[in-house]
Formats: sequence, C-alpha cells, structure tokens
Amino acid sequence: MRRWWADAVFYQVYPRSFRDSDGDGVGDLDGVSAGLDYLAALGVDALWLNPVMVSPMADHGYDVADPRDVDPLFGGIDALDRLLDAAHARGIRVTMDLVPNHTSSAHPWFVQALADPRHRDRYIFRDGRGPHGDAPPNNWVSVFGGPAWTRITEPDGTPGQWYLHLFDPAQPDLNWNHPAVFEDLEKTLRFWLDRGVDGFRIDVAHGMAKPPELPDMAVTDTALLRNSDDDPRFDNDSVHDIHRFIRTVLDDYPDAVAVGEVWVHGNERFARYLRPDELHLGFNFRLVQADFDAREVHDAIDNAIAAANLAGATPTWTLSNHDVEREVTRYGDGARGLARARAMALVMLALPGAVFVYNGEELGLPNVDLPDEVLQDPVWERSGHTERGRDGCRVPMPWSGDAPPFGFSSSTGTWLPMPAEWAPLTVQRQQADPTSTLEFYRRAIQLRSSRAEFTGSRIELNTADEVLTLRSEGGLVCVLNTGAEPVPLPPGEVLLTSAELTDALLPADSAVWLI
Ligand code: TEU
Repeated sequence: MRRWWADAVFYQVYPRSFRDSDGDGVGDLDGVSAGLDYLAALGVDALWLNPVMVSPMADHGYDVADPRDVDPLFGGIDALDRLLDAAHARGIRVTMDLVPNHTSSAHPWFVQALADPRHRDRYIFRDGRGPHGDAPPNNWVSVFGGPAWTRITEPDGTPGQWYLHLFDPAQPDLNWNHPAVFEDLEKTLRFWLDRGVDGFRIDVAHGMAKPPELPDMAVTDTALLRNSDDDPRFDNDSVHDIHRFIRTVLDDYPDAVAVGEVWVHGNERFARYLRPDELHLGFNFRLVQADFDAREVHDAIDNAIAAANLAGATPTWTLSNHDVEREVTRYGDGARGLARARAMALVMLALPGAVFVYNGEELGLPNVDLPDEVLQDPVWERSGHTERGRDGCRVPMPWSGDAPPFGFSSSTGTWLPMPAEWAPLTVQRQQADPTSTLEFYRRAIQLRSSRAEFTGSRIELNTADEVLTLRSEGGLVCVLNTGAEPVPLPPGEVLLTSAELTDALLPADSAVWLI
C-alpha cells in the first residue's frame, strides 16, 4: 500500500519564527493558520511543527512541562484545533514534535522528584562519586556543553543526588525502564492522534535508552564525538523496544506517521530504526553533512538510499533544519551560496521519498550573525560562550514591507532581531518576481507532485568531473554542476533550471531538470 507520506513534501514550521498573530514578537499557531494559503500555494503536503506543548522554553519547547496541552505563548490548545481544521480543509496534514527522551524540570514528575527522594525513579538520579558524593556519577557530557549531570539540594538543605540531562539541566532525562514512562507516552500519543494530528517527529529517537551501568564515555570531546561510534549515551539496543511500543500505538491509526530524528553512524545502525515494526521514516542527515561537491552529494544519496533499502523503508531528504546552519551559508553565503542552495533544492526534489523543507528555505534565507546580547540558545551559555548555538538559523520569516519586522509581527520587538537587509527576501517581493527563489521552489514542488517522470523508487547516479547526473525510473534527469566551469547539457527537454542557462550550457553552481 502506498502511504501518503512516502513521497510527501513536509514543511517544517519553527512556530516561534513563522508568523506572529498576536503582536508579542513570537510566532504562534494562529500565525501558522494565517500562513496556510501561502503553504498551499507552495504545494506542501504536510507540516511538521516543532514542539508547541506547555513549556518554560528553556530550549524553546524541547523542555515539555505538560505533554498534553499547548503553551499559551502559541495560542493554547484551541489554536491547535483551529490549525488542524484549517490545514485539513486544504488537504495539508499536520505532524507534531514529540519529546520522549526528557521532560522539562518544571514537569510535575520532576518537581515531585526534587521534593521527595521516593519519587525519583522516573528520572535518572544517582549518588555522586567520591567521599562526599561531590563528583558526578560518570563522565558524560551534555550535547549542549558541560557535564550531563547536575547536583540537587535535598529538601533538608544538604547537597544531594545528581540527575542526568543529556541536554540542558532544565531537560532531565527520563528513565525508560519505568513502566509509568511508557504508559504516559501512550496517553500522549493517543491524546494528539484522537484530536486529529497526523503523526509525530520523534525528538532524539536514538536517545531514550541508557545502558544500565552508565559506563564512562571513552571520548568526551564534542568535536571528536561527531564521528565516534562509541558513545554510551545514544543508540543503545533497548531503544528499539521503545520504538516498537510507539508503533503498536500508531498502528491503531493507520494513516499516522512517525519520523524519527536518528543521528547515528553507519547505514546498518540507522536501518534498525526503520524495521517494519519501528519508525515509518527516519531523518537521514547525509545531505546536510555533504559539502557542495558532486562526489560528496553522490555518496550522500547512495548511502541514504542504501540505508533505507536495508530496512525496505522510504528514504528521507533534508538540507536544513532548526539545529543546523542554513544551507545558503553552509555553501558559501552571498550570491554563490544561494545559487548552490537552489541547485541542491533541485537535487533533493528529484529524489524518491519524503522531503523536508525548513521554513525560510524556500525564500533562500541565509543564517544571521546575531550579536552576543540577543543569543538565546542554551548552547551559548553551556559552552562558556565558545559556541554561538543555533539562533542564527531561527530568525523569523520576512513576509512583507521594507523594514523589520517585515509583516512577521505587528511588534518591532521580535524575539530575535530581523536583519534590515532581508527587504528583498520577503514573501511579498518574491511573489512578484518570477525569477525569485520562492517562485522557483513553488514551480519545483508543483512539477514534482504532478509529473509522471518523478514516480518510481529507483534512481541511477553518475559522477564525472564534478558533474552529478541522476536518472529516475520515471525518466527525469537531474544534472548538478559543482565545478567551476559551465558544462554541456545531456539531450532532453528542459523542465526547470536553478540558474539561467548560457548558450545551452549549465553554469557552475547550478542544476537542471530534463525529461
Ligand atoms: O536535537 C538533538 C540533538 O541535539 C542532536 O544534535 C543529537 O542528539 C546529537 O547530535 C547527538 O548525536 C533535538 C532537537 O532537534 C533540538 O532542537 C533540541 O535542542 C534537542 O533535541 C533537545 O531536545
């Protein structure tokens, strides 16, 4: 059976930054509803909303204090119901972020755990090491920098136990050996699915399970860890029991989809998450990690398809999200970075499987260099101001007008400042310009979803002299030129190009679709 998500274009909405309906400078769900006509015209099939549950926002919603309600900042649960109705009326599905690895430190379970040592077993509390227990239980580091343990003060005022947090101290890790944690997640899944939500993006899907003895890490340097297979914090075998559990619940809702954030090394490890009784889809980050280089892009595609094939699953494609530098900037910034990002969009949209577009990508937004004093990502503080964090890819979307806040909000006090140089990048300006990145994206998505050449799951890749040629089963040819010189086009009728062709040659930093 062909599922709706198997070739869908998902649009990732970072709710703080899409559109603000109530003038507080922070985007919200009625803002998303107000943008639905725009999204329908863009041609997207589904939304993925970053977390909107009740949260103190220490990590902008990834610290959930009540998993079964919507934060008032985003308009409360009625705003979500309005969005579900309005999206479904336009044939757009809505998926939500789910955060099962940790809760907020303001979650009632954690508040209770702090107050009473008998209620700590839903989290990971341990005595410290050393004579006075003043050293952390092991050497684990937090993904955001610094130790992954924080010591609490006991109710009687004495220095007490330590709790584990792979991210911020405001995000204590749950103990997935506790049945209450499973029961509560099932309640949460059914709560949203019964309300009409079409599925979930599962945060840190490779986390959750921890080895019972909590062994020390062999490597604690974050830069080295990125390429290390030996990280006891993640990808433990028993995580698959959790995914199987989630799947049994989702199977009661045959159209619902679960897509996991799976940051693991190697295709074998990745494919385990996509076995028939686990996740439907897994984010494959190989395209995010590839440089603008034909060989690297070729290998990224090959590996992503090989990983999906190992499990008989659908591949997924993404160039950016709310955690990584925007691709325009990654590829060199300025006109060149934008040209390359447009070229890569044609490559991504030519591929079989599910595609994820991050809000603002369709406008060609670059990352923003923000001044120190406005930075909000916990990474900035936790790294001792050595890493600037992810705020630069989360700046609100420019909609209209000639100056900030560009129609995003009625307030100039947007939660992150918007650069004045974004005036030419607004939706309004780009809609009026047939050569704009927005019009290019719209056309590409429309062709992808309407033309028979895009069907079929097999593709053939060839790379020679910095030129990648991709042929789909349905007869689409996509050529990407990452070299410095223009190259001749293969025979065929041009469907779309990311840049203007000169004398029937494909310029450097561009791509073309032919049939
Ligand atoms: O990101 C998880 C994350 O930080 C990954 O980088 C991964 O866990 C790491 O590389 C280790 O392999 C998710 C969200 O996307 C992010 O925005 C949140 O801050 C984070 O979880 C915590 O909830």
